[in-house]
This record gives sequence, C-alpha cells and structure tokens, in this order.
Amino acid sequence: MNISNLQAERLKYMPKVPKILKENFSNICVQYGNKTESKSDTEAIKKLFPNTYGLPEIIFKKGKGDDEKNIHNVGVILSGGQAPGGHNVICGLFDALKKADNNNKLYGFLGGPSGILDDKYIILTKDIIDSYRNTGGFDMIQSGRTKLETEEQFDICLKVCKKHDITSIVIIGGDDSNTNAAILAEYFKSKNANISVIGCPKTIDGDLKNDKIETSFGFDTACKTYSELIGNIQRDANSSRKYWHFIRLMGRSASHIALECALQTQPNICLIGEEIFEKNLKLSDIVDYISDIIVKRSEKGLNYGICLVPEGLIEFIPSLNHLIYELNDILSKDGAESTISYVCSNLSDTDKAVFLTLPEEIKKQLLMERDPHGNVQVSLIETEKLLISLISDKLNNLKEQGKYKGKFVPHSHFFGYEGRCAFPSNFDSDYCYSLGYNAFLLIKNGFTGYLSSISNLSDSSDNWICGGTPITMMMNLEQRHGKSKPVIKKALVELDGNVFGFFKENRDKWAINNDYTYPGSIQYFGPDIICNATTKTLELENIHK
Ligand code: FBP
Repeated sequence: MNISNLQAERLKYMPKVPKILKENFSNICVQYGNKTESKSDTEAIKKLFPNTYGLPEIIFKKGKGDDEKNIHNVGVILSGGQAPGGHNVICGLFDALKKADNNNKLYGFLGGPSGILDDKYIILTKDIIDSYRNTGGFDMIQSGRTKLETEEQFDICLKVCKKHDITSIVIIGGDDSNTNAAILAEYFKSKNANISVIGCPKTIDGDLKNDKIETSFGFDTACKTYSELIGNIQRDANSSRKYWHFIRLMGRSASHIALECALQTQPNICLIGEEIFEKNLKLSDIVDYISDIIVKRSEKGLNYGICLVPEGLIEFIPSLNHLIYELNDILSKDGAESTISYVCSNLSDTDKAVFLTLPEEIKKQLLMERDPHGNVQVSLIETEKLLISLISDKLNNLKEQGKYKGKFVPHSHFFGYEGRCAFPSNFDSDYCYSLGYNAFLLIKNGFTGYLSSISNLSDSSDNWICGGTPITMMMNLEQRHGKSKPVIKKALVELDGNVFGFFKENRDKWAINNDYTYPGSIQYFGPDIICNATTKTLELENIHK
C-alpha cells in the first residue's frame, strides 16, 4: 500500500499516556467512589437497570493490582459517524490486551453494530494495527448506524459472543450507541452471561460530555480542521474584499463546533442554536440580525464578511422545530408519501403556513429520508443557502428604501465530512489511545456498563486521571417516537457557561472590526504551544473549576 510521508511519520508517533497507564497491570489498583444515581428519573431508570444501576465511579491508582491470568477475547465495534482518533482507541485496546497476554484476541466487528449481528469480523493482528496507528478514519473495520436495541438483537449478540468465546465488547460511539451499550450490559448481566460491555465517548459534535466526561474524542481535530479552512476563507475575504461567506458547520444539534470554531477564528457572525431557541427567535429575526451587520459593515466600506451557521440551527428555530416535529410524525406513518402535496394536505394550518414560506429546495430537503433514529438529516439541509436567499431579499428591500448602498455577493460552504477523518491531532491521538488502553483495564478488573473515562484533560497527559463512569449515571428519560426511553443526556451549549460567555463578550466587536485570526493547519511536530494545545472550549470550561 502506498502511504503519504505524513502517514509514514504518524505511524511512528508514540501517543503520550497518563503516568498510571505506564505501570504494569500488577501495580494498578481500583479506587472505588460512592454509589451513583442517574441524572434524573432515578426510580424509573433503577427499574430498567436492576443489575447495573447505581454502580460506583472508579479511578485507577498506583497500588497492588489484580494479577489474574484469564484469557480475554474482546470484540470491538465502531458505531455512528466517523471521528478522528477511532483507530487509536482500537490500537490502545489492542496493546493493553496483548500486554496482558499475547494469546488474548481482538475481534473487529465490521461495518458497525451490524457486524456483530451478521457475525462479520476480522481478527486484529499486530500488522493490521501497526498500519493504522495515529491515522484518521474508521476504515480499519468501518462504521455503521444500525442500532443495537431489541431483545432479539441482544440474543444474537449473546450467541455470537459465545461462539467465539468473547468475554467483552467495547462499543466506540456517541450518546445513543453508549445508551445501547448500557442496555446490552444489563441484558448480559440479567442472563448471567459473564460478558462485559464498555463504551468509549466518540463524536465530533462534542455533545457527549458532562461533569464526568470532559470531551468526546474527535471534537478537537474536527474543530481544528474546520478552523483552518475558515481562517483561510477569512484571509481570502480580507484580501479580495468582495464576498460574504456563509459557512455551515457539522454538529447535528448542539452548536459546540460552531462556537469552538468562532473562538478560534473570530468571524463577523456566528449563530448559536441554543441561544436562538432560548430567545424564541424567528427566522426573520435571524435574517434581520445578520442583515444589520452586513449594512453596518458596508457603511464602513466593508462589503465582505464571514458568517458561521451551526448545522442544527433549523431545529432550534421554534417555528421550524415544530414543523419538523410534525413532518417526522407524518412521514413515519405507513403509506406516507414524501411529496410536497402529500405533506401539505396533512400538516396543521400553522405548520403548513411556515412550510409554504420556505424555498422549494429547502422544502424538498425537509422531506428527505430520516436517519435510523427517525431524525431529519440536518447535514442534508442547506440552511446557509436558505439564509442567503432570505438575506438577499431583505437587502434588496433595504436598498429600495435607500437604507443600504452596499454590494452583497454571497458564497455558501458546508464543512462536515472534511473534518471527520482528518489525521487526529496529538491531543486526539493521545486521548484516544488512552481511552482504548483504559477500556481494557476496566475489562480486566471485571467492570461492565461503564464508559472509559480519562479526565483532567487540560493538564499535561502525565496527570490525566483514568477510570470508569457508570453509564446509567448519565441517563434520564426522554420521549423518543412517542415512547419514554432511557438515554444519555445530550450536552447542549450552556448559555450561562464560560465558553458562550467569552463569545458573547466579544462578538459585537468581531462583527464590525476585522479581528480575524488564522489558526493554520494542525501541527503534529514542533513546539508544544502549537502541537499540544487543546480546544478553547476545554480551556475556558476549566478556568473556574
Ligand atoms: P455521531 O453523532 O454518530 O458521532 O455523528 C455525528 C455527525 O457527524 C453529525 O455531525 C452529522 O450531522 C451526522 O453525523 C452525519 O451523519 P452521516 O454520516 O450519516 O451522514
């Protein structure tokens, strides 16, 4: 296989790991915390997880550890959207497994959770692992979005594990996949199957975090990749001084990616979905806000600028959120047709009125196939183009009234897939390798229903804290498809937090001045300050801890 020079060098990179992970297993012991409670809905969740509810948080410390010599066959699954660093989780898991006993085996289930259901796997060998170290992508075993959630599927998982003598499953996924990991762990316990299930927090979206999980892996690299591109566009805009760029950024619902990129690049405008929802803003309010900045800049002779749009914006605008909710309902019914005329004859008057105001392309995009969770696929909805079209109309009106004399030449961009498989930054390489290695420590010590957790991430990797967080403690009940389901609570941007606070303090200045910053590309080799810095989000979240 031909590989690039960068890949060849990255294969040799040795991820930095916390001190505790450098110890021999016999020198690592478990420190137990108190029993835990779920986020809310305690009684209901306790009932749903009779065997795995209330487990204590744990931390790995230096001390006399368990020296057992059991053979471990572990199955690993990559679940959901790609995120830089996934391969390193598998590499860390493999290295720990082989360090414990060279006869241990790692089964890589192919194509996501469906791999275990179809019993499709490869045995991961040193040669395979060595050719993927510190690389982006999930192509080592591929990913998929099949959900593991029914009893019938769990039965198949049990049979497949028994067939191969698999004693543990590691699921690398986001909030939904880790919720299902917890349900699978509970199922195995209820059957006395002696198979443990451990999750690892993955998603570029950055919304799988809480007071125990500081960040999901992939967020760091994806944001740095998008910020490089935004910075390049800002410099282009500042050079030619003739275009307004509207850049939609991935992140499904939460606006963490847009916010982090705004902090890294200081654009003229960045919309934050959570704020729009809280202020109950209409689409026309957002158009007014952006147009106002365009007019003000044009009065200073600046007929150009940058506007960041979070992918999930459309679902945060209350009237559109309501419309999407009703569309999901209509389209999920048997015999439903995804045509404009069909939905119009089934929508309520209010939602129909909103739907009819949208440009034809957006109407069609709102009717596209739902994802396996029944959600509208926001990555396919071109909100940036919707905004451009409405803003152009507004500016033409203002021009007719003599209130705008500038020139508006917009360009639209969508950055999503560009960042999901980038070479992981040093941070993601180190963090992911540690998560995988630590997952094996949890397995070795007999834990199940836990998320591999590495904390204190703003400190040097030497001082990162390794342990496990019971998944049930992150859960609450939410309505999904009309049913109340236990799920890991998604973390949205906190409007009273430091990260949004910093942005809010500065955005008016950034809107009118040219305070652009140009982060440049991710650096893998060189001075600490550019190779090992974490995200602004982590930095600001930790300031007042
Ligand atoms: P995960 O939540 O599975 O990590 O995926 C997140 C994401 O990258 C979103 O940002 C995006 O909206 C979505 O996946 C796109 O999904 P797909 O890969 O199926 O097009």
